[in-house]
Amino acid sequence: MEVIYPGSFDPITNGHLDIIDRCAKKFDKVIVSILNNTSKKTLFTVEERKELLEKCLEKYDNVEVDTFSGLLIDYAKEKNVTTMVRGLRAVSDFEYEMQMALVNRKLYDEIETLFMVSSGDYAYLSSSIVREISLFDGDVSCLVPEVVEKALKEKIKGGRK
Ligand code: COD
Repeated sequence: MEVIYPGSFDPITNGHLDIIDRCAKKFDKVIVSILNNTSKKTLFTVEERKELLEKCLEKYDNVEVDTFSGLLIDYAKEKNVTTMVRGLRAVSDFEYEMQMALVNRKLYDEIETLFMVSSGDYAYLSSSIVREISLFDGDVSCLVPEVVEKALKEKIKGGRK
């Protein structure tokens, strides 16, 4: 079975990687799809996010990194994939995720959303927390891969020039 794991990945964290690793073991192919939303301000450009994801995921033969814009269901149709995976960290994720899954299925009744529960170690982790810690020069080495930590330092140093 082929699945799409969609997200903003701004930037990818160890929490995302844990979900991808578990998906790669369960499914034949995982397409990690980065939303390219030009109206939403992101720390990393879509090209930078894609490059970081590719570096972090190069060891997997069955994981592909891609970008999409517009509606997720239109992208899923284009890819001919009818299953999405989303991560659930806490009850607070549930309402938004449930709404998204229901709307997506209303718009395209073949779409199924599978939820994967976060590993306990990463249940508190989000890209926004990582961005915030980095902005205040905090240590994110246990939250993101090394390549992302370096990219965050460069980006934040660059922004302060
Ligand atoms: N542990 C487990 N899971 C995690 C963790 C963690 N520590 N951190 C994040 N995750 C999960 C999230 O719950 C999510 O499932 C996934 O990883 C990606 O997370 P983010 O934060 O990078 O991405 P989101 O949630 O901002 O992505 C939202 C989309 C881009 C998928 C969504 O906005 C979208 O589909 N937009 C396109 C327009 C559309 O079709 N909208 C739907 C109509 S309602």
